[in-house]
Parts: sequence; C-alpha cells; structure tokens
Amino acid sequence: MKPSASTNLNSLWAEWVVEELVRQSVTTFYICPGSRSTPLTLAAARHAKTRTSICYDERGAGYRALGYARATQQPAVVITTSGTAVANLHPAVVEAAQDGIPLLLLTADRPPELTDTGANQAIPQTSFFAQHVRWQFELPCPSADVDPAFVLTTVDQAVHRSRDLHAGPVHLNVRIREPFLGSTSQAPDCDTSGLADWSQGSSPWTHYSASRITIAGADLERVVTLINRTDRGMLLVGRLGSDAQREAVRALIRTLGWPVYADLASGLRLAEVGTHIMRYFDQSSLSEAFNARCRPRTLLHLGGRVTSKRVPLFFQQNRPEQTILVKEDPSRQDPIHGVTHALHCDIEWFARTLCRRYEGGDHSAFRGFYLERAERVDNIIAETIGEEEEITEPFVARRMTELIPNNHSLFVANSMPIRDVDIYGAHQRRGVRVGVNRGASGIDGTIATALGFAEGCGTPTTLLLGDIAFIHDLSSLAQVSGCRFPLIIIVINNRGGGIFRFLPVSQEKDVFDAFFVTPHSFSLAGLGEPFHLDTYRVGTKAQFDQAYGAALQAGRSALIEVSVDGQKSFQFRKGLKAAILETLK
Ligand SMILES: Cc1ncc(C[n+]2csc(CCOP(=O)(O)OP(=O)(O)O)c2C)c(N)n1
Ligand SMILES: [Mg+2]
Repeated sequence: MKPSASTNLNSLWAEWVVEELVRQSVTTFYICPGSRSTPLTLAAARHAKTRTSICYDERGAGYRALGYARATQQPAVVITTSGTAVANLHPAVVEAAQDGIPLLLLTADRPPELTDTGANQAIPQTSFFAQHVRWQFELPCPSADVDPAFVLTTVDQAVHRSRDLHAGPVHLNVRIREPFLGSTSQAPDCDTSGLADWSQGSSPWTHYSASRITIAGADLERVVTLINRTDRGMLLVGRLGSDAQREAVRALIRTLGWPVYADLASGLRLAEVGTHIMRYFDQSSLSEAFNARCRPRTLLHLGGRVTSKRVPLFFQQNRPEQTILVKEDPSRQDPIHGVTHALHCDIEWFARTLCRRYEGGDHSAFRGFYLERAERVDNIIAETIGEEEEITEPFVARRMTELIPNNHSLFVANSMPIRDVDIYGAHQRRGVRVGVNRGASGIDGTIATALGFAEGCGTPTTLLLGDIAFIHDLSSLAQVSGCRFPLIIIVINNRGGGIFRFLPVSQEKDVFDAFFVTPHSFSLAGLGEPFHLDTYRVGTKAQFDQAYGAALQAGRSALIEVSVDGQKSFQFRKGLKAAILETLK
C-alpha cells in the first residue's frame, strides 16, 4: 500500500495502524462513534480490506469482538473514543482474559497537556485494564520526530501478544491531538522514506512466528508411561479452541478407547463421536453405588475447565491416582487441588503424539460400564421429557439441540440454559459449533457475544438465554439486524433467575423472591419488533417446534420468547434426577 499524502500526522499514523493490522490478517473492526477516535475510524472505514460494523455502545462492541474471536481465534479490533467509552469495555476484557480469547482495543485519548486538567471527557486511561490484559501500550501523539516504523512494530507486537500462546486482550491507548481531519491532497509532513519498501509491498513490518509448545524427554516419557500402564483411564475434555484440536482429540478418543466426559464447551458434547462418550455423567454421578464402581485410576483432562459443578466434586470425593492436565497456557486450573501432572503444551500436538505412543490395554469393560448406564439415563431423560405435557426448560434445551441444523452454530448463556443443554442436550449434532462465556461466567453481554460468534463462524446461529440475561443485554438488540448472519434468539422467560431455586437461600422465604429471583411480569417478544426482528411467542411444546422451525426456515434474525413456569421446571428437574438415581440403583 502507498500511504496517502496527508498533512495531518494523525491521519497518517491511523492509516499505518489499520494497514498493518490488515497485513497481520486482522480485518474485522467494531467501531463505536466518537470524535477523538476520528482518525482511526476514518482509516478503518476507508480501507478496502477491512470489514467494519458500527456498534452503538462500547460494552456490546467489546462482547461482539469477544464472540468473533471465540469462533476464529483471531482478534477483532474495537475502536472507541475516550472517557467512559473505554470503561464500558471492561466486562468483555475480563471475560477474554479469563478464557484466553484474543481481543484488540484501540482507545483514543487526549494529549498529555489535557490529561488530569479537568478537560472534558478525559479520564486516566493509561493501564486502565491493568491486570486483565496480556499487553498494554501507549501510542504517543503522532510526531514527525518519531520513526514511522515504531508505529508498525507496535501494531505487530500488539497482534502477536493478543493471539499467540497465552492469548488474551491487548490495549493500545492512542493519544491524539486536534485537529482530527487531515488533508489527503498534499505531501506528508514527515519523512516516510524509511517505509518505502513496506509501502510497495503487502507484508507486515515484523513477521512473528506462531509458537507451539511441545514437551520432550523425561517429562513426556513419565506421562506416556503412566497413561500406557493405567488399567482404568478416563478422558475429560473441557473447552477446545479450534477445529484442529477437536479433530486431534477425536482421534485420541478412538485410540485410547477410554470413557470420555465431554463438556459443552469442548464442541464434542452435542456430537456423536463414536461410542465412547459418557452422556449425563453429571446426573449419573449422583448415585453412591455408581460412584463406588466408577472411579478412574488415571484421569486425563484436556483443555479448559468443565461447566458441571458435580463433575469436579465427584473427582474430589473419588480421587484418581493420577490427574494429568493438558492445557496451552500456564495458568493454574485446579479448583479441587487434584492435579498431579500439569502439561503446559499444545493440545493438538499432545493428542497426536499420544495417538502414536499409546500402547495401553483394552478398556472396553470400564468403558462399557459407563456407556450402558449412559444409555439408561438417556432413555429416562427422553421418556420423562417426552411424557411431560407442559413445556419445561429441559424440554426447550433438548428439543432445540434436536432441531438445530448441522450447519448452524449455537451460543448458550450462563445460568440454567448452559446447564440444561449440558445435561439434557441431544447428541447427533456433529456440525454445530458451540460457544459459551465460561471465563468469568457472567450473564452479561450474551446477545452481543452471540452476534460476534455468528460472524466468526460465518453461519446462522441460535442463542439460548434466560430472561434476566436478556434484559441485561437489551441494548445489543440494536446490533442484531446489522449482522450478516441470522441470529435466532430463544429467550426462556421463567420470570426471574430460576437458578437461585437450587440454592439454600431459597429457604429464606422473606427475601428469596424479591432479592434473588427478582420476579417481573415483562413481556419480552415485543422488544424484537422495533429492532426489525421476527417475533414469536411460545407457551406450549407444539408452539416451540412451530416457532423455531419457522424461524430456521425464514433465515432471518428472530426473537422467540418461550414462557415457562420456573417453579414447575425446578420441580420437573428434581423429578428427573430422582428417576435417574432410581435407574442407576
Ligand atoms: C454479570 C452478572 N451478574 C450477576 C450474576 C449472578 N447471576 C447468576 S445467574 C443469575 C440469574 C439469571 O437469570 P436468567 O438469565 O433469567 O436465567 P435462569 O436462572 O432463569 O435460567 C444471576 C443474576 C452473574 N453471573 N453475572
Ligand atoms: Mg430466568
């Protein structure tokens, strides 16, 4: 690219920043309107190779970028003006940091002479996200005295730090002095001769090699020997980041022949991967008789942590002799303090290596024990949900996973939706990509994250969320119709936070409803209309099939409000749990 002649250094630096991002294959920009960020916005908007979306609010923009990166492992860029605009990015930054998701923030800031002077819309922005970012840097006000290559190497480092190894959020605070609009018709007022070669080409200034950590020698031998020698092994699969990882783990599942517990975030939970997946382990592990017989000697945990509370509890009470944890970043992931071997290395490499090195015995008896019970539990769940005439939350979770087409993506909100899909979800949906925000497990930003996830996957997407999570992110409804891929929002309106019914505080009758469930009588479907969404109201099982089927067929973004009785769904889950325990006796 040839830098356009500009008498305004702000424009020139902004053009370099955007061009270098594009050369690093970072082309998705979520832009929030504002004045101080004008040069950045213009550079992104006018670049031929960027894909830009306008977001009205920065909180939603941050989450949308997070959702995009969840699907692609590539950062999207968020551009904001100064002040509280920056502060609104905080929740998404925290979620990205907790779950190792790339995110690139370009926040415009005032020049030093307007900092801490009472100037309008000026807050301390330097190091604003301090402990939550992988890297932060301040680009000073553009100056002819500064080597232009500094701008490019700063961008290269920012991209590298956001997506390599310990991926996560990166913050570039960009100081900009007025005027914001520069002429593009005159010669640039700084020496750009050092960029001559760069300008003629299309490569980034600095190529960073992608890192891949492998282990060797005694560390690898020790673990391979343990795995080869164990007679009762179990595989636990948490969040996996990429399709390449999933393919490698699928191959490992076939090679080991061990029983497998696949978390919803693994992307394997809803798919049929051979006959090794133990479904409903979460529910099965409730039976003491079952627990006594199914403790593995060796637990091999690949990827992120698991959604279920009961699964870690099971391993705390039935400790395996060895717990081997394999994950790609160095952070601790061991809330029950059970890990005996922690391998910080590339998951795909490890799975493929183990496939080649595995010489263990036949685990079919141990696996069969699990699978036979899983099938019984599966039947009980299908029967019980089928027989119940009223629409319940587990029904919606299960039915949605039966109806969602294989080329769709699915985003599931925290609170009961993620638990219900994890426990009751069907398992024939191999092509469906699944996203969840389990880094900090917030109920916020869910609609925006699902939108970004749809854009990252490049597919129509279904979002399942609760009414309070929906209300939390109402402002993001304004972004939905601007998305190129249809988002079908299924909001389960049980009139408050149904999850709290499972907690001991539910017995504190004087405060429970008002302070925890936070009941309301709002009708939510109508909120879709002003934002150009097709709307559906559902109160029965048949209506659910009809509405979801129609929304899928229409191929447009839609809002489906499913009204359920929260107390009845709670009782239904209790009954189902009792039936599962009975069958496992
Ligand atoms: C940002 C944030 N605020 C508060 C919470 C605590 N919290 C967890 S679940 C929940 C209620 C969610 O209600 P809803 O979305 O309707 O789902 P339901 O429990 O009914 O399935 C709340 C407030 C949280 N996890 N994240
Ligand atoms: Mg609710």
